[in-house]
Amino acid sequence: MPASRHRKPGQIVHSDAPFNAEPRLDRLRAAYLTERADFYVRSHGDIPDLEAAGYRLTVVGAVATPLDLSLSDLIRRFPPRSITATMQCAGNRRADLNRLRPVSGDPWAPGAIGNARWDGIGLGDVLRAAGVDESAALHVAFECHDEIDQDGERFRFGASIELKKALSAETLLATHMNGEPLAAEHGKPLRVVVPGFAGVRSPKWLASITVQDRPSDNPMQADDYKLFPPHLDKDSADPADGVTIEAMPLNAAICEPAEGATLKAGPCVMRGYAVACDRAIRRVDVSADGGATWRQAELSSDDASPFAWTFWEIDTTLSPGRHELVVRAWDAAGQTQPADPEDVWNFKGYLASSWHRVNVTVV
Ligand SMILES: Nc1nc2c(c(=O)[nH]1)N[C@H]1C(S)=C(S)[C@@H](COP(=O)(O)O)O[C@H]1N2
Ligand SMILES: [Mo]
Repeated sequence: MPASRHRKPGQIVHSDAPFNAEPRLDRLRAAYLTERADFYVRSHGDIPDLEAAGYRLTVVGAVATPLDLSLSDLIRRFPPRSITATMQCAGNRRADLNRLRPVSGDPWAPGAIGNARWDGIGLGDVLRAAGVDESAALHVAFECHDEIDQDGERFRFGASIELKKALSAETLLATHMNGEPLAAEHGKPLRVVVPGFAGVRSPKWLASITVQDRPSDNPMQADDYKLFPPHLDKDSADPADGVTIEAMPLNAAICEPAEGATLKAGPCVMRGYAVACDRAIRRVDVSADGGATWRQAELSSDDASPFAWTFWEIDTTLSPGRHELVVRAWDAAGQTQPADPEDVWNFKGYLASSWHRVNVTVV
């Protein structure tokens, strides 16, 4: 399918093949549940167009009863489950690290994130039906239908999570996003949704599940999406020594006004999002003077879902001149974000979570 078919008006497209795009931040902040047209797409290979009819999922490996089920078998056999959860790429806000020193990967602004209500069935229900040993230190590996070309290799996308997270009530095999069947670019007809974890652990176009005694050996799991200290680079870093990125750190961004905007002097509403895996956002500080002085924003969130983002908003008054607007959030553990991107720089550009800064000119 031509990638251009997935382009939507107003999107910032980082690449067509593979298709990678994020929304403008004012569009992202326009709805608590992100509309399909404004939901970022991160793909590593092609975007398969699979029909629900004919789709099958297999569950094999360290299970007592291997399964081979159609989509309607899955829906008939397991109780419906749903959750409102934020999906976020580990590379969200990478542009802020790239500005310091070049990093690899697409230079995502703060739009590689979206929030949705996901409906489907529980991954744990399926694994229990397959007779998995719930107390064992096992890993749940996923294989997908899309094919990736990377470093001269061609392989299907795969990743894994620990059995404990796979059995958690929040982890779903989703068929629907915001009440609509999954769109092709988001994993039609079935994807994994692992709330709170980096997007890479939520495989789209799921083909098979293997329960095994070690993490997936797919390059996505074994080599990519690992965090390294700042002195290492592509040639010196050993993937086996990197930290596997799973739970996402506390982060926040200013969505309005936009970077580089020219504004009229006087009242200005600042808006954005904050998120911290499964921890509540307790406070959002906003500065209009580069972090010298701070005020607290109003928060709004879905209290029923700890995995959903919090929206924040504050009325401020800006005088003529140049202003550096800054946001930092605080979570239920009393943690906040590092001030300086230098503190979190890594050559892959993951987990850019320092204070978000937006420069505006007021006339
Ligand atoms: N099969 C498959 N699943 C995948 C990917 C992929 O390329 N192929 N990308 C992952 C990454 S890195 C992210 S951030 C999320 C993005 O989900 P979205 O495109 O629905 O926003 O999907 C994840 N699941
Ligand atoms: Mo990602």
